[in-house]
Amino acid sequence: MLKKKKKINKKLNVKEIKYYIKKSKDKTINFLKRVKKDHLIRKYIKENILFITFVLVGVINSTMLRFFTMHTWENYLAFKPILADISILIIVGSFGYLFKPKNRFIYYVVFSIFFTAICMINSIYYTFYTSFASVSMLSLTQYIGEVGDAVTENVFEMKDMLYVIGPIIVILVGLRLKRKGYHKKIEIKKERKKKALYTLICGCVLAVIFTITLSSLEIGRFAKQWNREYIVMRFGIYIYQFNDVVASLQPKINSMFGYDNAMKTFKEYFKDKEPEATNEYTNIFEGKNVIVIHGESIQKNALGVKFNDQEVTPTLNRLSSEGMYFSNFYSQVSVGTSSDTEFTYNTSLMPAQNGTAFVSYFDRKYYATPQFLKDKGYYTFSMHGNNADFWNRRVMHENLGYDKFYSKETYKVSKDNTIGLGISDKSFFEQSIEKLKKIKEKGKPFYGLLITLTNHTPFSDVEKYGEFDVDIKNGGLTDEKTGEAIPSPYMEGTKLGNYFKSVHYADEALGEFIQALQDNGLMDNTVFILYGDHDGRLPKKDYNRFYNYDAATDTIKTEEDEGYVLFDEYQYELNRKVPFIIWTPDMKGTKLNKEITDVMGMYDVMPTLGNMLGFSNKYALGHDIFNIKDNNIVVFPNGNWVTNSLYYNSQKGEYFNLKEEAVSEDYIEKNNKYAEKLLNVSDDIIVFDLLKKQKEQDEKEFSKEGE
Ligand code: GP9
Ligand code: MN
Repeated sequence: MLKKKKKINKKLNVKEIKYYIKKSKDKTINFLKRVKKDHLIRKYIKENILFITFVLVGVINSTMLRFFTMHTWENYLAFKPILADISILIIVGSFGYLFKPKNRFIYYVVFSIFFTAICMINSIYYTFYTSFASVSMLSLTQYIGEVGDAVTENVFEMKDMLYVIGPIIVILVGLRLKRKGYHKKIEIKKERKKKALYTLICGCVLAVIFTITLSSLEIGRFAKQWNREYIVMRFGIYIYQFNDVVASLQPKINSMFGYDNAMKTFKEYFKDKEPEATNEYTNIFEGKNVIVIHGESIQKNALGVKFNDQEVTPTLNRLSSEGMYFSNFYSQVSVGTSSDTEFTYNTSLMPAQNGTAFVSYFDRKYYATPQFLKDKGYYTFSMHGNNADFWNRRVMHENLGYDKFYSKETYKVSKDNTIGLGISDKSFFEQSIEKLKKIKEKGKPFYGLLITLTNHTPFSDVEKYGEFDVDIKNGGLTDEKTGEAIPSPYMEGTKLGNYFKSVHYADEALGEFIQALQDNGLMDNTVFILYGDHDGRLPKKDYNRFYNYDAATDTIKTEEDEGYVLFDEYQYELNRKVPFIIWTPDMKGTKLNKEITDVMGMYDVMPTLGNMLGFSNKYALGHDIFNIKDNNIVVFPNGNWVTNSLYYNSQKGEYFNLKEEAVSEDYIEKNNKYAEKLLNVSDDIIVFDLLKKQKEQDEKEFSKEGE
């Protein structure tokens, strides 16, 4: 009986369904006929012109942003971000209908300005960091403020103003409507609600269509958020920014909830990690004093460059040829630039994925080089002629194990000894020598970090750098009137040209400092180390000029010309190398006087130096370069990585082959997984304070064993 009943029901259902399909088909056809007959589209546009303008302006601005930032066909032809932007704008715009016509105008103007601000900020930010902005940077605005000149001079471009046109159009449309009496129009609440609901449904349908088109890879990367270009290219800038807000709150939420998982992965990661083997460099510098120079924006490519037979960096050239020179070395900075390098150099961890380790995670436990040496009886210190709170160094240097931070308060800084951001390198070094003499008198081995400042973007205090021409004196140009030879301008007046002048100054200051160290006996039993903290963030077009300048005609060669040097995005990335040098006055000609060409990252410094100075950090993410050699991989915070064989761009899923050999898919897959795991473990260590938790667990176990 029951069975029969079911059957009847089923029959009825099919009939019903057929009926409804037919009914809705007829309805749609009738609706479309009506649309055509009554000019409904035209009518809709007319009645909703303000809303439509709001949506269009938002889409045009976001598309413009993508076009100005990511120059790939994949991006130019991308449809998904447009769909995502439209759905977001329609959803946000739908709520405008809840307001009475006279207030609706204000709603759309406010949100139009809001969305435009997102585009503008990201446009400016991208020029500076080649990445998209994060609200986690808000806590760092005080530092951006201080390098404000650098940002405006170096970064602000005319195109960033184009976005403003959008809200102006929304305002103009609104004012026109006002003149036509639109704001006086009476719309009852019910009608307004209906309009808002229909529009909202429309936006949601588009959002669902967009979601259906997403692949699992896209969803995975969206959840992780660090591959910013990739996300903007697929999800559009608005969803990216919304996700960023959520992701920025995540450290706090995560540290409350995801701990167990993070701890488990952390333990697994380090369980199988072999301790670094000893090698011919083990303990070679044990007990020696160490002076480390943090060379602001010193890029490797400046070494060896000459203008009119004058070397840009005679000091660095000498140090690199007499000492141990790591010539394939990269910094691994994220938004925390200088501070990220200090963090990675000292801890062998990667920069934080949200915010910066120095500012957002200063209270976590880290195993750091100064602390290891302090434990070995060293006096450890850092010196920097800038404000101690910049990058939160005052707090973080103490955490890393520096006994003392000699900051701006301990230096004499006046107008006369200021260049660019602050105290000139020459004055900084001169005053540091006096401090170093006193430190030596303490009779303890010492380890000190000196952070330079002059060679900081925008490199515009040119007249203070001293004479150094970056033109070509006898390039073949002649004065049209007199026929006399005149210099070809070459890099004069360009940012890169000014950079070379600035580096030349920094190099000269360094030369004087080394001389003073030697004159004062401070290089006795001392190892001198120098790293460039990150590249100078110089324009690609200047490099194109640098490599392709034709002095005889004062023109730039193009692809068709003989001797043209291609300088594309990959060359740019590879060119961001910085120098890393270990030097002592007596190294020349010994087995330590060599160039290491294997690829190496800032996170490899701690294991490499630690081996030489007699300590090791079990939780280092990098490797002793003399153990890993040709097998090394340098992972960047955005997921890109480089090996001796290739540079991989994880945002685009493309690579640049550095060797003639073919590269297998497996190789890329394996390294991608490695990079992803490393980035996650590093961030978990920082966010969940795992080194502290692990130490507590170890101590507990140890005391139990003792019972
Ligand atoms: C500021 C200096 C510069 O004290 O270290 O920092 P940066 O702007 O390069 O991160
Ligand atoms: Mn820096």
